[in-house]
Amino acid sequence: MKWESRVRGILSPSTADAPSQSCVATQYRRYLNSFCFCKFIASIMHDSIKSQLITDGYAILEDFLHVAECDEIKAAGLEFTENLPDIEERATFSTTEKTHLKDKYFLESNDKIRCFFEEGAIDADGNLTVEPEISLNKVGHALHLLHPIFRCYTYSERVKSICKELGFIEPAVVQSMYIFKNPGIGSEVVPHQDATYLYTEPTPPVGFWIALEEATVQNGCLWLSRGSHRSGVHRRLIRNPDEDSDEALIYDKPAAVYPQSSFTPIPVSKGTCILLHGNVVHKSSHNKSDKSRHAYTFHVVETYNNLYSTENWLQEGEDAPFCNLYNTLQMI
Ligand SMILES: O=C(O)CCC(=O)C(=O)O
Repeated sequence: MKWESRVRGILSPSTADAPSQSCVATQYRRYLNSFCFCKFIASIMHDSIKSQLITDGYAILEDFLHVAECDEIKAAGLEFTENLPDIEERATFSTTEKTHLKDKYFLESNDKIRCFFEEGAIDADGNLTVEPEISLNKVGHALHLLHPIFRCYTYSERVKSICKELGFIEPAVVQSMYIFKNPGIGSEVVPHQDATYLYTEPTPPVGFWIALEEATVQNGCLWLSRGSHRSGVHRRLIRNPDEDSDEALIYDKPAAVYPQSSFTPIPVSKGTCILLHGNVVHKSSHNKSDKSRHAYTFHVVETYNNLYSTENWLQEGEDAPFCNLYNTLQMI
């Protein structure tokens, strides 16, 4: 096993001798756990990941996952498209009059695995208007707790060691999403900061965004505004204090306008992980290509001496505890 610092990667396992059989996660985990040298490399690389995140607002870890591992996660993602919610549940998404149902479906997804469709993928009655395999925008938000494959990768030694590198004392994964960005239909993600949705103080969250397929400018890779994390949190999405309102969630300010020239596309190879500072402004474009761009992402927050806003849409619950990542087992 070789560990190497790639041009853009910091803590990257060489893929040369990684296993390629099924149940890759478990085998690879044992493999990595037995490899003490990584601790030494981790210590000398410590400043690099952290300082990149502090300087640029992101860090790129090439070869974070082996190709076979990406394929294992992608197979789990595709299974969701074979078991879509039934027609009544799908109808929830279809019209603007059902905003409160849509909000409820979203708000209650903190401790569930729920499917969110692409705009236009279902008609007013909940019938699919496209093939099921390209109908989903994302699945979330408790994959890390409830799904054996996602749990295994989220609570891996690699993730734990990155969190240690970043100086987290009691990190907790609070949400996870499988993002499809399917060919032709995969919609744009408008410029935003993750801290708009997951506000913590004083330490912002960190996102792990893992490309399960090559992400290019054509199929909708991430675009980042380097250094933008230094300008604070520009607006927040909060639970609406007005309980009589139809809107369960509201923004506290209008959307900021970010010039296109402030963004740099970050095309990455399959298996690359992009670490995102919670305040860095990022976006992705509509996938107009004929290739999908699947990704797995989850967000880590510091729970030690750090306030998690009670106004955030996502709250800790009995079935969605903010458990200390360092002590959480990969197996359910
Ligand atoms: O995967 C994407 O296209 C965007 C994801 C993103 O911006 C996010 O999860 O915050």
